[in-house]
Amino acid sequence: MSLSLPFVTQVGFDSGTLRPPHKRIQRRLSDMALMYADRAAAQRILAQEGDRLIYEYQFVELPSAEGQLPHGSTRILPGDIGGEYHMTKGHYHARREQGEVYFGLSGRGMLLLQTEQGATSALEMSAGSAAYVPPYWAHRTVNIGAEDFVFFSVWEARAGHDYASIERDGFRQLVVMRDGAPALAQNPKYA
Ligand code: PAN
Ligand code: ZN
Repeated sequence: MSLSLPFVTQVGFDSGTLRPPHKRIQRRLSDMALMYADRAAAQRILAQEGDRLIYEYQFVELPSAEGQLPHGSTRILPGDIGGEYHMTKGHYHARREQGEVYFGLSGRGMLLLQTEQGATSALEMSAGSAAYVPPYWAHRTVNIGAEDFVFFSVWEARAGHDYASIERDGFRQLVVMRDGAPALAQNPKYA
């Protein structure tokens, strides 16, 4: 056993910025253009507007050892791709038995969850929402507001991120704009 030392990180509720800075990953439209239901709209935006930033996440990297708890923030910019709101890629944990906690810091979001057996869930989040991602549930967050949606998460160091099936099939539920408001739609890939 090696002993870790305690420390504190300041988190910007509106920006998600970590102080002192830690690892930061940005995902642009080109990183996930195939994940939006309207791929033609994604290609049109890439050609006309360029490679927009969809979300970024910053987290405290910790040794991959049992009991270590990496944590950090995610900021999803407002907007949509062909009527589907900006979202994270989403993933299962490679170790399916590992859960996670999300805590809303600012803005309005939707947390989509699903299991490999076909169960689905969609939870609204805002500042102060503590959402529980139980073991075995894939999870994706979506910005359904006009401002940045920012949340904080804590997961187990060995959970691992398995993006493969989501990259191939997406989530069963899509969060789309209907009459200017968010609504759930069925992903035709699962029909
Ligand atoms: C989160 C996510 C973060 C980015 O910290 O990793 O919101 O989403 P993607 O990993 O789906 O791109 C988490 O769930 N960690 O386990
Ligand atoms: Zn996760």
